[in-house]
Amino acid sequence: MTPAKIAEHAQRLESAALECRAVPQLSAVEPGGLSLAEAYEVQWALRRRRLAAGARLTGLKMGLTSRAKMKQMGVETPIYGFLLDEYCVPADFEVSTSRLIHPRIEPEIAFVTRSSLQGPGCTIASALAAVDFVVPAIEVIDSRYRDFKFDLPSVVADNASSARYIVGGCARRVDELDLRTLGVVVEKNGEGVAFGAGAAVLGHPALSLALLANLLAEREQTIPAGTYVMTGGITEAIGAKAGDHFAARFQTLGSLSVRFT
Ligand code: OOG
Ligand code: MG
Repeated sequence: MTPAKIAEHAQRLESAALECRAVPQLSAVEPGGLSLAEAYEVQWALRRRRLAAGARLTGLKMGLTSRAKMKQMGVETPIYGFLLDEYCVPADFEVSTSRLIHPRIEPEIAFVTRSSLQGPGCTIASALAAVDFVVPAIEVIDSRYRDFKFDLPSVVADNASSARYIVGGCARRVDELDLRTLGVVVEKNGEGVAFGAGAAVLGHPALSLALLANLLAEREQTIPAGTYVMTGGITEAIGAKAGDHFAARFQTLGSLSVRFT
């Protein structure tokens, strides 16, 4: 795919997000489809566009790292994306559905790194050694594609459906926790709707961090010290409408809540 084509796709996805407009998935508008490598080229071009427009990079994310998410989306390969300051919402604040297309929420475990992490060959152990602390998160995803339907290259190009993320709760040292058995309950309008534990994420959320480092190594990129990394939805994502209130209650890490207006 030519650099001009990559730029054109990045611009199309950026406009779809800014104008809250669903578009056909990328593989449907690109004759012959596109490879995973080309899809990441589009994502990186999208990142450069947002940064050039004044947005700040605030972290990285992994997606499609749990069975529940893979099954829900019909895509079985973990992917990464980037996070911007314009996505970040403090806990107990509101998210306006008028700026989104068809939002869904998912509970996630996030890390902040203390040292840089470089693949290939990162493992759970090397990832854990690079972690400073663990925090809970709610991610609000919002595919720019019609009906929230996509294949692997299309969702990669669309920055893994990133839209908002809610920060808050308690920060804990990683050696104080067993991340595999760390439980979470998601409540929608006061009723429990999804339940899970850290092991849902690739058997251990630190493996998601290791995988991110290994995927970035393919582009000679590292995860710098001090990076916020969301490791992927523990449960399936839950649809959100104006008026909905969500709480994610994490064992040991506290609760986060968000209201959609
Ligand atoms: C892709 C993004 C997945 C996660 O945590 O699994 C993701 C999607 O499901 O739209 O953020
Ligand atoms: Mg997510």
